[in-house]
Amino acid sequence: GVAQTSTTLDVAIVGGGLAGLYAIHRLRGLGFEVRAFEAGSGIGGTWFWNKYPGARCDIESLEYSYSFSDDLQQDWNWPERYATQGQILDYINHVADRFDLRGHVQLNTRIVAASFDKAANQWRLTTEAGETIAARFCVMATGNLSTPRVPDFKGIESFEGRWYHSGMWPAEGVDFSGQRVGVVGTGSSGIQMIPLIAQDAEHLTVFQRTANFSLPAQNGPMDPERERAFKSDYRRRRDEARQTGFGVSGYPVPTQSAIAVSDEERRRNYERLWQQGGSIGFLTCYTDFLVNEDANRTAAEFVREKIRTIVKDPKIAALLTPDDHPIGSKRLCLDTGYYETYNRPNVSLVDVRAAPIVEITPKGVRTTEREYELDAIAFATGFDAMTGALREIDIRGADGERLAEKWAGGPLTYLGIMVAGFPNMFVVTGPGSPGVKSQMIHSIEQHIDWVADLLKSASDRQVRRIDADPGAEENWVAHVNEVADGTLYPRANSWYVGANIPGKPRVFMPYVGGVSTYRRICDDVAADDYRGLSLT
Ligand code: NA7
Repeated sequence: GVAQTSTTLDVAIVGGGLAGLYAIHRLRGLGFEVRAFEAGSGIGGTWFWNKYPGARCDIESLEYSYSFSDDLQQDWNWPERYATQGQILDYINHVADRFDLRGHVQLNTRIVAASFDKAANQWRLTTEAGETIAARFCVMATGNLSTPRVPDFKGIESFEGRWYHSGMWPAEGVDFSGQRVGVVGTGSSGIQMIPLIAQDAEHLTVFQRTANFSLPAQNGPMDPERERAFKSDYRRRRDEARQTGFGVSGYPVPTQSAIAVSDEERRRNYERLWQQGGSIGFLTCYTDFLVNEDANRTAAEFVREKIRTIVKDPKIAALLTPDDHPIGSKRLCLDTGYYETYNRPNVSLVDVRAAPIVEITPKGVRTTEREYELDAIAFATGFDAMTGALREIDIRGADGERLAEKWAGGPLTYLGIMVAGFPNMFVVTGPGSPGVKSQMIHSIEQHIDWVADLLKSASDRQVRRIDADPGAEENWVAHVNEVADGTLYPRANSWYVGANIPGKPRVFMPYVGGVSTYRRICDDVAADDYRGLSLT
């Protein structure tokens, strides 16, 4: 068997992605003894696992990067407007070396259990190999889209070809040339991989359940002029990002209703945003874009017309045209040549809403209508988002309560960071935080800075135990719901509500009040001697 080793830390960090690495950096800077535990054989989290063709960030890289070091952001050169998975992974590895973080990450180590020992005021973590770690505090930097989900299709084990999932793609890549490939799923991951697989495969069959809105990324090599302008103004741009809803600079907070302007002006604006590329421009173009159905419909109709213009076969165009949810209420996808791909002779689209997949056969995929013979299947079917990674760990609080049970009806948190009954544990960009509705690294830095200040203050005051008050948690969850209910977000069957996981309680999980409001609330809580927390 495995030798039982035991380690005692100030802070155990679960996860070695962008959040875990920044937590190491900040907490070490305060003198804490820390270690991060990473299941993968390399650092990088999301950007380590999602190696599928076309994987790239949908936020511009000058924004989607750490802001904590001006030298870093000045030195680093992003080769494209939107970085690829590989470019982001290079950046993460550079950061790990530059700030001496790598030695504090234990790779190939999956944490399977964590329980709070209230007599010792310590977390006890257990790895899959049976190692135990004791730590005063625990930071769950486990990611939001880190538990891949392949639907439990009957017969999948009988498939004679190879199958893959976007979130656990083989490190060496996959050569689809000459193959008949099926892609299941048309969320962000499917929409990114479909154009590239179509170029390689002999034939690509896309199995679509729900059509999605996608906007052109208008990606390209980094414009040197833009990079120069950005870098000469980086600090101000980061400050500006803090004053916005999504944590991205360059998009002023809207002041005008979409309904208040003429059709012509609105169309001109949408056309400009389409040409400019990216999703944030659309999401922030009018005050009521995500609040008022009539306002939202103007943009949805604009994109639907674009789809009908790009896709030559009107039947295919109709299938690709979303009509079940307000635009932006699901994660708005960005693409490079997605709709155009359906004009290729080697690509076909199958509507699996009309005729659902019933099973995987040895030869391919069978729907209620017919069998499709395939050599390979790529599942872009998403993740057990936001709560999956934490539910997979057997987390037990001060009184032995299981987190999975506490969250059976939906996640409960205070500020998205702490959970009542689970002292000294901090979640990064979890449910109830604006994380997934923001430039993620922005929120990671904000959360970890806030937690670092709290731990510093607690240590200075000899505090051994930090608890979230149940009442504060209840109020926060009510606030998160109230804000969401004032928007169109809950109207979509998205991973924001857990809709892609059968049986998952339908609860809108992210905080959509915007990062500036959220930051103000967190700062007020801290200034008010950590209102809602008990420090003992
Ligand atoms: P998503 O956005 O959850 O998309 C998953 C897709 O897979 C979506 O089109 C689903 O259709 C489809 N799906 C899921 N299960 C099935 C079954 N059983 N049959 C057919 N189709 C299915 O995941 P992504 O990986 O694309 O993106 C996740 C996030 O990563 C993204 O938002 C970015 O923030 C980065 P549905 O819509 O449920 O009908």
